[in-house]
Amino acid sequence: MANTEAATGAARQRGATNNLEAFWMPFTANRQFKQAPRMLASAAGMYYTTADGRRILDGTAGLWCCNAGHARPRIVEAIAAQAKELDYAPAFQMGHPKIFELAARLVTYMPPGIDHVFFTNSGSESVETGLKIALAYQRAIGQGSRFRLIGRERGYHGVNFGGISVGGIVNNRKMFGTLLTGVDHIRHTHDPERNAFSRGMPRHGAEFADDLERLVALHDASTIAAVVVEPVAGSTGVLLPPQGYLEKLRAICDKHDILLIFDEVITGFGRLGKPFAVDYFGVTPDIVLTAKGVTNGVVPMGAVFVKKDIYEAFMQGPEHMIEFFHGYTYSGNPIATAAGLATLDTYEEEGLLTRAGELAERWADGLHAMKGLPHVIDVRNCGLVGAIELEPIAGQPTKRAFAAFLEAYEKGLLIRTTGDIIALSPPLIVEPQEIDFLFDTLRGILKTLD
Ligand code: PXG
Ligand code: PLP
Repeated sequence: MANTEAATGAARQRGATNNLEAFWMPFTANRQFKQAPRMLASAAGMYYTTADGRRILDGTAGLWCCNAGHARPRIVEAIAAQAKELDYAPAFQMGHPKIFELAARLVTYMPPGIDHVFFTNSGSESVETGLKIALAYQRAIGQGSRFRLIGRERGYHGVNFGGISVGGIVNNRKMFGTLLTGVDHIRHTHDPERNAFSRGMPRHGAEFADDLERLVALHDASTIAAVVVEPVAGSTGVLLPPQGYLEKLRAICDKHDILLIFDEVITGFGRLGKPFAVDYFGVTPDIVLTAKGVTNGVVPMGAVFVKKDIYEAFMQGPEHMIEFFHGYTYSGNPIATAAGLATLDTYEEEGLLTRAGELAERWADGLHAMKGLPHVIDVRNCGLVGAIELEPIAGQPTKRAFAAFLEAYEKGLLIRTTGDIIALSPPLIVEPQEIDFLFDTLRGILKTLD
């Protein structure tokens, strides 16, 4: 018996380390990875530890989600306690007290008027939920002819069908057929000729918002339900809104009674130096999509915020009837809820939702000092977000930035690359000397990059 157990244990160990084949990894070059795996074994605070025992500074907050850093005690304890107390509660026609508490707390972060929240389990699900709310709302108020959804070129809105339809990243769309019908896109705002190396928001390009008027002229406003944009486009490589652009988009939506949806999956929960991009830019959309930082990335959860009149438009008809035929098995999952409450406690106690603002100058200094290094063609910054765009190797796009990523990992730093853009987004607990380490390391790498 003991022998069998030992043998099983040994097999498990071997399996854990040797059999990499079964797992089809997401958004990863599987064959390349499995030849030279990069395994993370543990994490605490600002650092990962690799399976071979090296300490890696987390320059990306996981995937833009661990805003309070790793293994934060309050969150860890809350999850453990919740698992013992109430592990799961049916999400439909039943409730549990903490999810109501989390909703009530979350809406206090939103501008006045945005006061209801629908729970999902990821950014992708938040996107689907927000788009469905927009369409159903238009029907509910007698505007059923408004069936069109407008996204933006280079937008990332997750990977489900609605999200890739309004999204604008070609590799995420081209393999998947016709997608949603009735979708169109406004142009992206990237304009390196006029705006390269801007510190903060670029000066030129508010007029790109007028592209929405072009689509109104083409389709007529009476067919358009909603426009969805990321206030700061993250996944495509950090594209910042030109000064005045979001205000203009809001004004055009108002003029034509089109709903404006902000996808704050990355910008939410302190990334820009204010709790949300709605605060940072002072522009209030009708629907705000979030995920990631709501639970510090520790347990999957997303949250879709809506204006009061949107919620109220659904609360019609007989009271025994379900008002919105939508929801997930894990909407408001108790363990995610406990993680969410403890995450908000941590953010509040440590002032993390505004800390990026305090560090933003030093961050921008470090980033913009990369100008002039070989192959660097643009640098962009906002809050604790940064991008360094490299000139691609002729005929081999993505290779140069990926080489920097591999080199950084060897030197104890985790960065993200998308195309030939290096994207940086450390946990909001980052210390100034860690910012210095990050940029010193990167400078060393960029100096010697082929
Ligand atoms: N909307 C936006 C704006 C996002 O950034 C999603 C939706 C989808 O969220 P989920 O939880 O379904 O992944 C995202 C996610 C990167 C990177 O490195 C960005 C995301 C995810 C993974 C990597 O840029 N954004
Ligand atoms: N597929 C089947 C067969 C299901 O029964 C369900 C949920 O009950 C789903 C998909 C959706 O799963 P989820 O609610 O976790 O998104």
